[in-house]
Amino acid sequence: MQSWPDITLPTVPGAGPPLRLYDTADRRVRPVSAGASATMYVCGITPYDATHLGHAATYLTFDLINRIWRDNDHAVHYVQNVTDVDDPLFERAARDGVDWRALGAAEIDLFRRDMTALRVVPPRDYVGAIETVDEVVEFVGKLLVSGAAYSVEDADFPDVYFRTDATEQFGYESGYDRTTMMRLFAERGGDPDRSGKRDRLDPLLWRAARPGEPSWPAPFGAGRPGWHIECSAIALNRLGPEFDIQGGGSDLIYPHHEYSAAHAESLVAGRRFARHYVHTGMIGLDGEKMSKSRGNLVLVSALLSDGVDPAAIRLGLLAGHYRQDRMWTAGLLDHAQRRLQMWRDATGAVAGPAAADTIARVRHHVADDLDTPRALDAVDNWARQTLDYGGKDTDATGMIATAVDALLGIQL
Ligand code: 5CA
Ligand code: ZN
Repeated sequence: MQSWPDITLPTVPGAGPPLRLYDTADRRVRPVSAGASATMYVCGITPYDATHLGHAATYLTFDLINRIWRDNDHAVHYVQNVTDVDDPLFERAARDGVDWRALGAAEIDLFRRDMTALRVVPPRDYVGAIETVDEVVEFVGKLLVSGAAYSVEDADFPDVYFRTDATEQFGYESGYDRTTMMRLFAERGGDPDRSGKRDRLDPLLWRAARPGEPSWPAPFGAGRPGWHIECSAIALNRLGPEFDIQGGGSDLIYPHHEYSAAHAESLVAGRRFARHYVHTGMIGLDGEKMSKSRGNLVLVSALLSDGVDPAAIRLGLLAGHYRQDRMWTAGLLDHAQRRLQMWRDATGAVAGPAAADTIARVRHHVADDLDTPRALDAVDNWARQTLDYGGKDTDATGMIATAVDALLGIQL
């Protein structure tokens, strides 16, 4: 489907160190081993409600990776999905008396507008589940042939499931024990009590058609895709096995990313689905995780229509470290707005101290597992010095503005 408009990133003189990131599977920070073409898959929205600051924080994190890669001269192949056929869409559409496809299309449009305002570099492939059902059908067919999948014995609804024991390395991505998996599986869309499964943790690959639900034909019975196979198929078919980064919020570590990996790895044995699994912390409000079900959302679109500068939203979210669960507060936005003003005042000044050292610091901190709090401090220091500066005219102010735009996505 259509992505949002591309952004031309200005070139910043010099180069930064190679990117190092925390890998959830290895539980440590290590270099990202991207080649000339760097590849990334990030789990996209389920479009039944508007983009909130939690989503924004997650996509801004992967946008930084994209920007650092480009600054280091990698060609980036970035893929993002849209879960445009799933239960939450049907439930919300029924509640509001609208068509679920129209609801999805409207929310995807709003998401594109929010991402454009936040200056997020768009994915090269922005892919909906609906437009890739044939890829899922082919994938599930292969898993059935290999024995990694089975249909439950149910004449009415022969749903297809994946065998959790299909790969030897299952569980390496989250590292969770079975008790934790059981709890999270039930909490995050799994169906441990479905009769006919071999293992309570086996995840759904293909949901046989139910009355009133959309369905597509398949050799193993009409139905619709399960959730994890959607991302597995979209990523594998566009990036191949062992792409560089699989990303999303920490709520996707298990079951979603564990099974997306296992589905693909059962087809291409001996190769990891992704080289790095990168997860962002959860953004909350008033002490609670921000989520649609809790109803404590701060919407990007609402802030924008209140006249909040999108660059301030970006600065507010980047002020914390991406792996940290953190709260959005009025104070955080206020601080970001003051910081933005200080940066604008400084780059608007006629002269400032040389920029190269500050740019090197920003590059160094961002490449170090996206240490944005330190990167923003480095710009603060430069801005304070500039505002007190009595030296001769330099081109520093323009260079800082360019670097802050290219590397951090902040337009001054
Ligand atoms: N469509 C699936 C992924 S395939 C999905 O999780 N959709 S979502 O709309 O619920 O979330 C979209 C992205 O935002 C996911 O990467 C999710 O991990 C992330 N996310 C959701 N809530 C938060 C939050 N409160 N803080 C940070 N990231 C969040
Ligand atoms: Zn996903």
